[in-house]
Amino acid sequence: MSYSSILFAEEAGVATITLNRPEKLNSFTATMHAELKHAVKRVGEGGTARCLLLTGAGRGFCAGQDLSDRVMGKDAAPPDLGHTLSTLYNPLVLSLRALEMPVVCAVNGVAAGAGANLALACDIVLAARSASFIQAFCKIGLMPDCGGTYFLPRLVGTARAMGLALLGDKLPAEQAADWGLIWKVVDDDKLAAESQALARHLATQPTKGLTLIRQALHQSAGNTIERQLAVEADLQRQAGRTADYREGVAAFMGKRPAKFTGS
Ligand code: T3D
Repeated sequence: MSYSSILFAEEAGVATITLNRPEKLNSFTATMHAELKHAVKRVGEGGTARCLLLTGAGRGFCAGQDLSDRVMGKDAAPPDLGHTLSTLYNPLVLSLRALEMPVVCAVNGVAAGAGANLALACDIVLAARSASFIQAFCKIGLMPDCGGTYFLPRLVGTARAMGLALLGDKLPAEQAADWGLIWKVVDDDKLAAESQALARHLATQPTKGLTLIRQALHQSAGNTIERQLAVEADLQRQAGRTADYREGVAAFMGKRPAKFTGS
């Protein structure tokens, strides 16, 4: 499949997907959804990638749904947005979460609506100092989707989640980092290099172990302490059987750097 709305590259163990409709702030169209679906599947199933990096081209990261696809005539029936969530946005979020590798997001500019929540679905979010996050849904009569009502309260607490979702104010990147919504803010001119370096580092690490870490943290939110301890025992059992665990211990005991293969 050739892509028109995204860019795809794979190098040094890192698959990079760049949302690429910069003139419309990389807002989502059906084409972009189809291409993203294809690219994420390709990363998970095929190549040599051990980390996915998601970013945007131009001055925005992603402005959510392309609203020019949602203009309604006066007498037209409303679109079934539940259907677009069920068939497009929800599978996208779940496909990122299901990847067996870490997912880094480099938010290069404004992230609004589903674009903001797409970033929050990733494991480590870096943002350019000039970037911002906007739960823009309330401004057009919608509610946060793309996982927003799941991620926001868990990341920043109910009070801040409510304020962000009900007011739709622009949250500058630095405040997003202060509030724990994202991992880190980086100077604009360093974002691309720093996010690539981080992704390349992750791609050299024990991929199976990292996958088990993200699985455990994903499950944690809905679990009791008893259940989560059981999850840890189960996943640690799997970690203990990996070649990378064997290598990690041998490297530590041998006082040498570990060479992880991701297996
Ligand atoms: O529909 C479903 O399937 C349900 C799912 C919904 C998910 C959603 O994401 S709903 C929320 C949709 N997104 C928004 O409501 C955000 C709309 N955009 C904005 O509020 C602003 O553009 C920003 C705050 C993000 C940035 O503002 P600013 O001033 O920096 O840029 P701008 O001038 O508004 O935008 C630049 C261009 O991008 C402009 O095009 P033009 O006039 O130069 O030809 C603008 O129309 C276009 N653009 C920005 N966002 C969208 C968009 N075009 C279509 N859809 C957009 N979402």
